[in-house]
Amino acid sequence: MKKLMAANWKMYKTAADAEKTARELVEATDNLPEDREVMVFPPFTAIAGVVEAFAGNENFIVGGQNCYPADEGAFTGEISPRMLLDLGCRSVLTGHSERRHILGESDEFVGKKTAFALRSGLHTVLCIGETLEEREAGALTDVLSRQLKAGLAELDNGVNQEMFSVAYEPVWAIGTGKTAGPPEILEAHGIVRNILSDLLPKTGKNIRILYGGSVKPANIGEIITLDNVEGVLVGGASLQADSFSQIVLG
Ligand code: G2H
Repeated sequence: MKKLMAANWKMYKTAADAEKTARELVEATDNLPEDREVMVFPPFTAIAGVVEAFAGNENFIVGGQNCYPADEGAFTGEISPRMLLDLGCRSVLTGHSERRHILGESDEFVGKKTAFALRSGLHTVLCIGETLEEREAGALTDVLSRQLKAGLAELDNGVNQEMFSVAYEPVWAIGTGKTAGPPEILEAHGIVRNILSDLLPKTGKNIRILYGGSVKPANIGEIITLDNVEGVLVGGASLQADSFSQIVLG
């Protein structure tokens, strides 16, 4: 399975700037190794240009940062998986910690989105992770288990391992400059792998687990080679093609 090198551009970049960065990224990763796949999650307003910039490159995938669990309806400000597919997206993020903590999304709602997105045909990256308080209270396993169970609750028939990934992002390491060190990543990814294998006996062993939280060119080398790390989800350091291309190739 290819390593999934994903960029979350959050609420940054105009459409023109996003397309420019995407074109620079394709150029800078001209010699993309066989075992790497690139995924970029731009803001909705910038998706079309990034799709255009990646046209013809099978290994460059565009995704939405969020979706609503319905095809259409009176849901002001929301976007559906069908609309993302229509724009050329092949993937979507669900449960990013900023949506859980700033927008108040519950585990159950994240589960509904995850199931709906998968059923709609989008590769879905379910994001999970503990806060500092939860970690210090010794609740790491409980939190990851609760979020994964709820995230997968509506999927009666399991998931296609090619179409589903999990991003482990400790909340205390997001955008703070603090990175979980290799021992913490190994421990958490091992826990996620065990829970996935229990919940999904057929595919759990092969589902890609991404690490996210202050990944940068300087630490990609020690992270990407760890057991049970099959990719990364990068925020700040993915905004410039120069920096993200070093991560993609790192
Ligand atoms: C975590 C990550 C990308 P950053 O949110 O999802 O952001 O790399 O800036 O910590």
